[in-house]
Amino acid sequence: MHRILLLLLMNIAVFQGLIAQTLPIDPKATPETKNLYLNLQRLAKKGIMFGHQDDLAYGIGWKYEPGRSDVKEVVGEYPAVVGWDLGHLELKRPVNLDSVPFDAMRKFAQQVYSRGGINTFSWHPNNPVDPSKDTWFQQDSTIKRVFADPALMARYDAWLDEVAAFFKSLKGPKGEAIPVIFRPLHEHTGSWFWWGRGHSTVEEYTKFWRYTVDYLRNKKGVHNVLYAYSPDRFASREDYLERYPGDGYVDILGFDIYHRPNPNDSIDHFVANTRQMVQTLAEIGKEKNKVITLSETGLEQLPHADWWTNTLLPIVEDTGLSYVLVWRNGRPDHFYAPYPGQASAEDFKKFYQLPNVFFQKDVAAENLYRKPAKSKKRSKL
Ligand code: BMA
Repeated sequence: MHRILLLLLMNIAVFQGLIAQTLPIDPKATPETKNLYLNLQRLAKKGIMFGHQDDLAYGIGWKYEPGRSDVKEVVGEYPAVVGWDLGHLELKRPVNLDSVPFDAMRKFAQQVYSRGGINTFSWHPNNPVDPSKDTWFQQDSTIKRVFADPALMARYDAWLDEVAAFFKSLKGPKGEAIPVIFRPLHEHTGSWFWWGRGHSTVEEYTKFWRYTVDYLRNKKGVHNVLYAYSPDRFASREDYLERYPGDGYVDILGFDIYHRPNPNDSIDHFVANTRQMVQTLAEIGKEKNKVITLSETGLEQLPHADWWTNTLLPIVEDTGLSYVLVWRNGRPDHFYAPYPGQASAEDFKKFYQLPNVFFQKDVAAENLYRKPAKSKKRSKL
């Protein structure tokens, strides 16, 4: 009798675990997008995926050479997640703010998808009040002005039209829309972008976020997007959620944080402090049943030879994070992933070999765009 009761309880627990899985906020999300979201939840229980911005486009000492990737040249494999940025798409420019041609970006994104990996997109748009000013132009009240002036709103709508068209143009081999993670209006707990905390009220920011999602999802019928919310550094749960636009507007909870060593911040302190933020994020993610990520991080130029296993790993290990993405290998003085011979390359290989750290082949084996198989235990119910 006891055994039967125990089995029943165990099965209920498993069943609850399964129904705790949530679907994307877009009820019309494509089947592949829904599958990706379910698989992100499933895979996060097993380990963390590694991601790198602009990985296939350029690296240290090379640009646009087919098949190349600094990450691959160090560990023999592409990252599981590749980040791209849509900045200047809104201006109808052929290349983004970091000189990546949008046509090449589309092809790279298709390659990532075909290999079973994930594409995530950030967006550093220019200032909609004065498009000649870049994303860092810190004009107070940009969002307020956009809402107050129909001509400015029409401009922002036209910018979103470009974003929508780009996402819709991402097609897989069978013509299916490629699911992507979109991370707009990021790092808003800082004030270096026009949508930052210092330039908008809570109401303005959250309304602007919801406007953006509703426009893409409802007005433009974009259904291959998961939306990621990612402030920069935050002090507490309340701080993290201060500008949260609502559970119906966010699929993935993330945050961005860079390691910028300085005499007042020891490595141990950076690790402990960031781990604390990850734990707060994990609690919020659990409550809200949302995927969590360390959406941007890195140590510029990687001067610490053991950064991967002694700084990053203790921050992300066993936390339920879905992925961690390091920033771009832009220049010899501005890179975040190692290249062959770089000081941290050997340590990166150790990080790569960890069984709970996933690169491209691991995620390809997980079939992230296919419906997750039903648990055997569930069928016993
Ligand atoms: C920053 C730097 C810049 C770049 C921007 C947007 O962190 O890498 O050089 O233009 O991101 O990608």
